[in-house]
Amino acid sequence: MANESVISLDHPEIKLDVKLEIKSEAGPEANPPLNNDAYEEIHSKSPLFYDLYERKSELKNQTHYCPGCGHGVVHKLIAEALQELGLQDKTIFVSPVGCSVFAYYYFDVGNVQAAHGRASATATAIKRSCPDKIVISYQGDGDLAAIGTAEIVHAANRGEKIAVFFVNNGIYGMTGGQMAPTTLVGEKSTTSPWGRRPSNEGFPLHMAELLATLEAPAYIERVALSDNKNIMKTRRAIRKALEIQRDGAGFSFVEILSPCPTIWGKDPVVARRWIGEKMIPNFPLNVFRDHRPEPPAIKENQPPQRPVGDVLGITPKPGAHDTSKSKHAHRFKDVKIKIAGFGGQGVLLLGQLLIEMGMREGLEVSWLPSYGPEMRSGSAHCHVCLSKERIGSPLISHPDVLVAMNEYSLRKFAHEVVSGGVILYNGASVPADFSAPEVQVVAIPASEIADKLGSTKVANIVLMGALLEETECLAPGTALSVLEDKVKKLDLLEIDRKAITAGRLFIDEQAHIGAVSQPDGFA
Ligand SMILES: Cc1ncc(C[n+]2csc(CCOP(=O)(O)OP(=O)(O)O)c2C)c(N)n1
Ligand code: SF4
Repeated sequence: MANESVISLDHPEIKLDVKLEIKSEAGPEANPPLNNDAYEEIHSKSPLFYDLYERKSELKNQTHYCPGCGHGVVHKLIAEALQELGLQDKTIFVSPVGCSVFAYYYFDVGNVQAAHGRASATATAIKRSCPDKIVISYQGDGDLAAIGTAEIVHAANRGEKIAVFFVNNGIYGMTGGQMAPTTLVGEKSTTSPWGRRPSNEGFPLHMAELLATLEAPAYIERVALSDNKNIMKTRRAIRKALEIQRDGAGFSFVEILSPCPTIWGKDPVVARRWIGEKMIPNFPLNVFRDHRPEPPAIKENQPPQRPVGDVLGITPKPGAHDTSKSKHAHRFKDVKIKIAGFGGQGVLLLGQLLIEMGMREGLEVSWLPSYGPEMRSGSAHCHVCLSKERIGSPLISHPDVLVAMNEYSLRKFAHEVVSGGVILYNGASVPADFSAPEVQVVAIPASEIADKLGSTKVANIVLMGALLEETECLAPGTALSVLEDKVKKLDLLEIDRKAITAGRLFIDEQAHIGAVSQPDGFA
């Protein structure tokens, strides 16, 4: 049975009738509704994947990868291996920048997304902080072999106990087909339109061979997604890399030659075949390393097994003000403080003193300074977090307290302060045209007070005193003991003591507006 219809295309340059024939073996009554029970499921999704791809509402049941893309196959193999080895709950997956940037939308494991090229460095940090976790660094060839060359070489050279899955499709997929370090000689790309020429672009980088020159790696293999047999070998290699990490043996690297049908301009079947015909002869499949490194024969110096406080010399001296058992009541869950001013005003130092105090009072602390030219005669700022719980990020977007050591910082950062928060401003009065309706602004002539005390340098300490009095976040006694340990010049220490007191007194006696109470009890 066939139905016909004609579509007329009418345009000044094109006049065309297109005949459409819709063929069907039987009438519509012969198309019963789909009965899912009638089908045997032979391809299933690993339960290690999330049920839906939540990023795009219209694509929730599929991945964002192009048809025939190797990333999907590698994802599946990793998911199945983790599932089979029972490692789902222990795994932290570091996704790169590249087409696989959204891997964390698929894998139902711990996920971190690294900056471009930094996945193996990020994985290093995670593995060192959480040695019992299975840490995967998943990277493309642009990510790993171009911008991230240094990170992968040094991670491998240190023998970090991570598993690196290196998806080599010989091109930058995500950005539209620029030449990668692995692009074959003669291959055209948007940045090598006449084909890769060794005289101009160098030769393809063979990462597996390059890393195999190092002593530390435990396992290095190159595999391919060219056909089913090789996909099965890839499955075994991925599983082995994960087993090696599970057993604590060392650095594993699996390079996977993978199709990118879209950028290669080939259909998925041809693309897979092309791996076998063109890529494998240039990137031979091989196990380049499969041994667990022997511990070095030389006797290594061992770091001292002493408490960190002792090593850094920050454990309070006997007889000094005992702050280790601070009685100070922290009436907050966390306090986020931003300190800003000119370089040279002691902005960063004030932040360091606060975190030192926080540590001595048993709090979790973080300090994030601004860097670069800002530190010298430009503007400088730092973020300080004092918390009763572990701190997720040292970056503070909305501080509870802004210490603005100059007018520029007041105007620049006031809008970031949370509603009900406090601004401590180094000035005799708040500028006439400045307003921050939902925030308590206290003007303190800290520089002037410091000058009168004998050193303009201690303006930051005057503000510290004001901060302690206004927020009661830390005990003034802790501040004194930190200063006693840090300030070596006795005359300056004396001025610092007075500066703290002056800042506190100023809040108590001269500030016209009192402290605001916030829901978490932070005053
Ligand atoms: C610092 C930085 N430089 C450049 C880019 C642009 N960029 C995004 S992905 C990418 C390369 C991706 O290629 P590859 O790692 O081979 O992954 P694929 O997309 O092929 O899977 C580049 C250069 C970026 N995002 N960040
Ligand atoms: S561009 Fe290439 S690597 Fe990226 S999703 Fe498409 S096929 Fe995969």
